[in-house]
Amino acid sequence: MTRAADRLVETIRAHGLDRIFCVPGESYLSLLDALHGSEIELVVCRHEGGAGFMAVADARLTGRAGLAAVSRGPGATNASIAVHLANQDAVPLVLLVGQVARFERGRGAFQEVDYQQMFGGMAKGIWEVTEAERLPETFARAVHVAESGTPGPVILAMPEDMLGDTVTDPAVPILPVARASVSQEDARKAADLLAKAERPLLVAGGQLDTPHGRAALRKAAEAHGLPVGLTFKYQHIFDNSHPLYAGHLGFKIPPMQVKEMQKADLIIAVGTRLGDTPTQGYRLPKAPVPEQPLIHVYPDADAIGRVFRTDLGIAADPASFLEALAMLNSDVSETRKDWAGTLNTVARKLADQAPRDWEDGIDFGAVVIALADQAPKDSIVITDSGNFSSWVHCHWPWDGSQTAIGAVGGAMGLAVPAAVASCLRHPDKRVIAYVGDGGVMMTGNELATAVSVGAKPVIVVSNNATYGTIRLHQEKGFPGRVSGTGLTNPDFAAWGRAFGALGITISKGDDIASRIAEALAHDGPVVIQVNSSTEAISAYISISQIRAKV
Ligand SMILES: Cc1ncc(C[n+]2csc(CCOP(=O)(O)OP(=O)(O)O)c2C)c(N)n1
Repeated sequence: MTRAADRLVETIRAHGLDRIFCVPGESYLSLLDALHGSEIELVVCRHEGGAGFMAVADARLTGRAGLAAVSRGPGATNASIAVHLANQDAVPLVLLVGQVARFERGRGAFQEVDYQQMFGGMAKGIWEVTEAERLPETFARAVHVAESGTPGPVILAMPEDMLGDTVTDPAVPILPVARASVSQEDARKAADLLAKAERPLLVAGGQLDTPHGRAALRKAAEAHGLPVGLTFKYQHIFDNSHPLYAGHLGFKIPPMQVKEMQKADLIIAVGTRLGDTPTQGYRLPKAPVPEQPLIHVYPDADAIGRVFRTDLGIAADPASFLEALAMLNSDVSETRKDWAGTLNTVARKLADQAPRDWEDGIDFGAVVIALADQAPKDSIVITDSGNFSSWVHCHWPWDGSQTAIGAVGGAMGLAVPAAVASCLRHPDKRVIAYVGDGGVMMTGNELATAVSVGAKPVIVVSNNATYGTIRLHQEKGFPGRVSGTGLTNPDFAAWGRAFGALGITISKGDDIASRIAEALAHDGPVVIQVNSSTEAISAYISISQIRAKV
């Protein structure tokens, strides 16, 4: 006798997917049973937000749909942060949700939720499977939809009684994703626009975060002397020491850099949806009518021309477009060379923020520099959301080869779960997660998961006793009126030890290099508590400087 749940497990395997992150629930016991002894690894987490974040990070690492399984109502609501993140970050995610039994549906049963309503507007597809024979087919569609076009989240709700029904139909194989290739005509049109431009800017986004994408990016940039701006959290896809590096289009980058980039006379946006952050609040390019011609290349036609009037929209694989563009000849004028040089000088100057001596704690940059000096060059780098990440953007030696994960959608709490998922996917690599004292308390409990699965991340906590990012905004808008942004923290080193990690504290006056050496020598998970300066509120500006300006 084969249950729908057994067939689902076979179908998951047939899709080449091998790992599910979960918090168990009584609403999907048959699936848990079907996974017993199966080839699929079940990673048991401590919060559905953590499980969802791990699935998102896993998808970022594999390029395939991440899988998370959660219980109905409370489990699904906890997991919703990952659904939102997968939507904002264009990451394929399939959330398997247990649902109340079919005879209970619509009666307001225990923990019942209508997922169509709950996730409407966030997920690409939301399906509740009421016929057991349709479960494999619907799962295959869920993976297909999650991975195609603009990747994103899909919800598969499974009534608990349906999972136990007997089925006879076979497992469903993978439904391959169609990739639109670029036509010679479109590549030629792009090259023609480029030939007329003296100050072109190539804005490269997350869809190029593959070996092929990175190689094509470099090839096209070099072939045409194109300065490359990298979208938020994708600073790692192009060598930052390359003369064509034009900067990272992240949050709160100094106005000087944006002003320079706005002088572009052509923007070629490739592999990005041109959202709020990389466009610096819809100013680069300007919405709805850009101040310069715009070429926009993205796999999903629906993402092109929605917000910006686009001179040449190309719905195609971004890496193939850059490959095709690189093949077409271009004369790189002296003006273009000078333009690229100017952008490069500005970007380098801004990244050159030497650590300073602060009275109230460590400059977080000094710790990032010490880790960059000592950690293997191919370490996987995770950044949570918060101002501490500004020092990672400035000081990590991004050479275009490393793997990095951060939340484009700005969700705090990604770091520790993403670090666990990265250790599992790449047990041979060092995984370093940077996180604030705010973010680490949101999902840091997944350190328990790390220990249970033998993951050995290095978690670096910037302990500045404040929700620093918000404090920065507050100081700009309401100087000196600190409200709702202070934090009273535990001893994070002791907290790490309680999970079985090595706990290390670095305070002002300590020998940072030797503490980092101690951390990296440890064969197990590590929590480094950095007692950071609050005054140094970001790599670019201090609280006193903000107050002096206002
Ligand atoms: C889940 C979530 N809640 C709230 C926010 C709003 N937010 C953005 S950054 C931030 C503060 C981050 O503080 P911390 O982790 O301590 O890092 P810091 O900025 O101090 O370096 C907050 C509350 C968010 N982005 N995500």
